[in-house]
Amino acid sequence: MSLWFPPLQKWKKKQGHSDGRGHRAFQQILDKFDVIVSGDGEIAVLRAIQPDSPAFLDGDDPDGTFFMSRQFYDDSPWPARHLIDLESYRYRIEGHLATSLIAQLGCPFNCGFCGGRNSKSLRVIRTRQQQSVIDEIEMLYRNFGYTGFMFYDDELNVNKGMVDLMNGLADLQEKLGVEFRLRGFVKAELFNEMQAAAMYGAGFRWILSGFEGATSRILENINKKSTLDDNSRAVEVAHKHGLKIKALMSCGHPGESADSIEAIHHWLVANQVDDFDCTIITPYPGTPYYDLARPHQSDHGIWTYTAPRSGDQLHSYEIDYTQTANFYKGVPGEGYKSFVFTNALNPEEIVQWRDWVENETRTKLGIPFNPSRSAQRYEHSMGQGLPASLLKVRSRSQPPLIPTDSSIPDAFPLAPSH
Ligand code: B12
Ligand code: SF4
Repeated sequence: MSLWFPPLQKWKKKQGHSDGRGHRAFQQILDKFDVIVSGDGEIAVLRAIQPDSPAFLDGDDPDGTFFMSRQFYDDSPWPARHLIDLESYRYRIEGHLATSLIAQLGCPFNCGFCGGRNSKSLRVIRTRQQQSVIDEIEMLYRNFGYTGFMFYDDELNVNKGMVDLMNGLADLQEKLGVEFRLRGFVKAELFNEMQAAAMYGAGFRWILSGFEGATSRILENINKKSTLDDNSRAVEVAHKHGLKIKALMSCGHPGESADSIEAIHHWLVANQVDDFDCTIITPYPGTPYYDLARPHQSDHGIWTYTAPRSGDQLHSYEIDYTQTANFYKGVPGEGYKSFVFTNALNPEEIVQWRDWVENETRTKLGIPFNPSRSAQRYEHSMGQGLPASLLKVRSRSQPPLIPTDSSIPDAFPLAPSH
């Protein structure tokens, strides 16, 4: 079990404040597990499995023994994919059989809804040698036949070496005489023409970007750092270089109003995005919206986060995450639930406005509803919603429970907003 909140130092500080939200969430996990590792698990797991392991191991402290140095990360072997049932992940990128990999860890930004913003293990950028990434991809092609690759780096272009990596991947394809299709996330204000051209050359045809909001005030409340102009320019640059763009939008931010959600629709249409999703924020432990919220002045069980500059507020219900799960749902009218509200919108209104954006924008832009719906019955990427039959242990000699044909259409990963 791993967690990113609160890092040990913060936890210690909170010892005296047992009513603190993070402290209580932490205590809840502590009570349920024998050993908890915060942050990096690669080294800590070896200690955690020893009978005399302390109940808490801090893999989130860069000065501690369990934090992976960049060198350690770089020297680490590739994931032992042969030990997992890779074929049960039926993921395709534009028809290419695909798997996922990570070329770089960490994102130094501080968006209010994003997890692990107080955790070094999720903030410190740790890169791998480009050649290691290229070699890993070559191995995945030669040994497993993959030609599709999903990069789960938080934001590919926070790394200045990204363009070189893309060029190296283009060279690899030339050497192998094969075409790859790649997919990953970019940060809008850092995205430029050189990156776009190199990404196209490496096999990207789609990129995903977490634009999130469509008014300057909401972007500032999120602490997104990109401006509306940056976001529009990123779409333009992508289109200029033949890249389609999936806009990851979200609502339920501090100060959210009917106008700010409506603005999402107008921005998506004005910029002619190729696809989008629009989710409602759930403040998880480890996000600034959660960790920095204070108890509501009058209503028990409600927490309020206040955006530092504008003073706009976001209220959220106290949720027991061991009991309640709020998963990605992109289909209007199918039970989307909001656990947040603002001074202008109650939770139901946020849901209604979100559904409105989804409906109106898809209609206006002619984008069909989420094509990955057929994958929701057996959610192969998240392991959620498994039918009882799948939960039984099956021997390797039994036929696979998942049909191996390619009837499942291309799906975007059900990715959290970035
Ligand atoms: C890929 C990914 C997904 C994929 C997962 C696909 C898959 N088949 O695995 C998808 C898109 C499905 C997904 C969904 C969600 N995700 Co996600 N996801 C990620 C992402 C980008 C990479 C995770 C990863 O694989 N890392 C590589 C592995 C090697 O590292 P790791 O998971 O961090 O594990 C390390 C440690 O945690 C620890 N560790 C992990 N397991 C164990 C076990 C033991 C025994 C030990 C000792 C240690 C240990 O050691 C590992 C190596 O250091 C992270 C962002 C990030 N930068 O990590 C977000 C992230 C984990 N996701 C997040 C969220 C919120 C979600 C969703 C809840 C979104 C939503 N609202 O629906 C869902 C929940 C899904 C679920 N059922 O849990 C948040 C978590 C926030 C938090 N709690 O702090 C993250 C951190 C993104 C963010 N910054 O907000 N996600
Ligand atoms: S949403 Fe993206 S840019 Fe913002 S902190 Fe998270 S990973 Fe970084």
